[in-house]
Amino acid sequence: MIEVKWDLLDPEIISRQPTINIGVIGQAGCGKSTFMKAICERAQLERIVTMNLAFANAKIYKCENDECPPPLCYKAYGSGKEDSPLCELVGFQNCRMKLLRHVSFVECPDDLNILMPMLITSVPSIQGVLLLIDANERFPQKQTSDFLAALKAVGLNHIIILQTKVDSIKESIAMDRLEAIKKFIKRRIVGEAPVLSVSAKCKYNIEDVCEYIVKNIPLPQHLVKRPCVSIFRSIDISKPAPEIGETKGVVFCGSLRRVNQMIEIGPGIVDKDENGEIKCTPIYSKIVSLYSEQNELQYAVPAGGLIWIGTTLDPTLTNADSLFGQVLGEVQFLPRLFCKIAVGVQMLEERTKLGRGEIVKLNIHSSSIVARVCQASGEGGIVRLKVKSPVCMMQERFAISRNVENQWRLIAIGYMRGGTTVDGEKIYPPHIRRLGWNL
Ligand SMILES: Nc1nc2c(ncn2[C@@H]2O[C@H](COP(=O)(O)OP(=O)(O)OP(=O)(O)O)[C@@H](O)[C@H]2O)c(=O)[nH]1
Ligand SMILES: [Mg+2]
Repeated sequence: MIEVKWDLLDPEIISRQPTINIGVIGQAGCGKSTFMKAICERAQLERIVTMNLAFANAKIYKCENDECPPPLCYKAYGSGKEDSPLCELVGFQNCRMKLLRHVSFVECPDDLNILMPMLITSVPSIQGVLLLIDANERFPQKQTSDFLAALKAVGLNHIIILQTKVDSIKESIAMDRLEAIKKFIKRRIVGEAPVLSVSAKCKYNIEDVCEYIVKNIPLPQHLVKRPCVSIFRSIDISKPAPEIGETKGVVFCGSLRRVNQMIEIGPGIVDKDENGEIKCTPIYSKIVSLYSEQNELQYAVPAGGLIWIGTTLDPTLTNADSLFGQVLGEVQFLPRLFCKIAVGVQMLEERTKLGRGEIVKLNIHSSSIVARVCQASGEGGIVRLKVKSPVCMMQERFAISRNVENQWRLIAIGYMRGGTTVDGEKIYPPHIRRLGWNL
């Protein structure tokens, strides 16, 4: 894959598409959705029910007059806002504002058993996190420690803490709790994480959050030119009786594609041949439209937000979200399809390991796949897994869960080290070949 430098502040790009993803995390009911709706000026969020995620985009501006006082010189609007609106602050209403960021906020699940695997596979594309704490709840809460531990474990360091719903409690109580949160955070986080009070209902302090996002959360680095994208959702938008020549559309979510580009989707149609061997037939199509929320794009950079990709695919292929979890990319540039994988395993609890024959669940990008441990070695925690259905390995790191009392519990982080492709090719580095396994 070729690494290219995109200018993620290029006005032409951020005018239409987010170039940074920020996770919104917090316990159930702490105000995540309401905060996102307030900062993104949305009545509804875009929900990916299968993954328990919700998305919304916001543009963050700063007044171009240096005398306009912070934080009020910052302002967030919805994704459709013009590029240089007038400042709304009294005394500066003749001044233009400059677009500094176009952010995609991602509301994450509050259940750690779902959140952690999601973070493990998504962290390369999430640059920072807003951690919300409900001002109505006594502090400290166990969940806050758990969330902080989870963020540390996955290496998410750019965190902004928000005490939410401060309009609903007495100011003195809100101040005391804010101090308690600040002390607690200082002990738990190496370095400083900003702690702010907000009210989404009253739109209080949203400007402060905007300033901290611009100053504290860096834009993504290391974007690759030919990335593949995970399909989060596939739907049929064709009318019941399309007229001749009308495009039948199927919409996906992902990144970096351009209109008129030919695409390939893998594993595609998975079937068994006459000998009972698994057979994968990739699906080919063409992009006819790209959207980021309501903004139509000619091309999408591999950096932020959900991108809706309209294609010429036969809509029957996408029934019941059936392409969810598959990988979409440029023709002939999809990652290899594996049926067995060799994995470096980092167990999350000491003195535990994976046993031969054990059934585990892997979360790899948007897909979750069941696998069986077919070989395990004491050396460096390498295991070999046979996946139940072929997997298109587009990233190195993924989550491994074990079934405990009928619930999948995250137990390890897996790192792809090699494997056997569906065509029978064995791609293993020397240190795995030396284990003497029957590969
Ligand atoms: N007073 C007040 N209430 C708020 C504020 N933000 C959210 N709420 C209320 O808190 C409740 C939960 O808000 P949500 O935004 O749905 O919280 P959530 O974290 O998205 O909830 P889940 O997605 O179910 O985990 C709702 O009844 C909101 O009206 C706020 O700033 N002030
Ligand atoms: Mg919510």
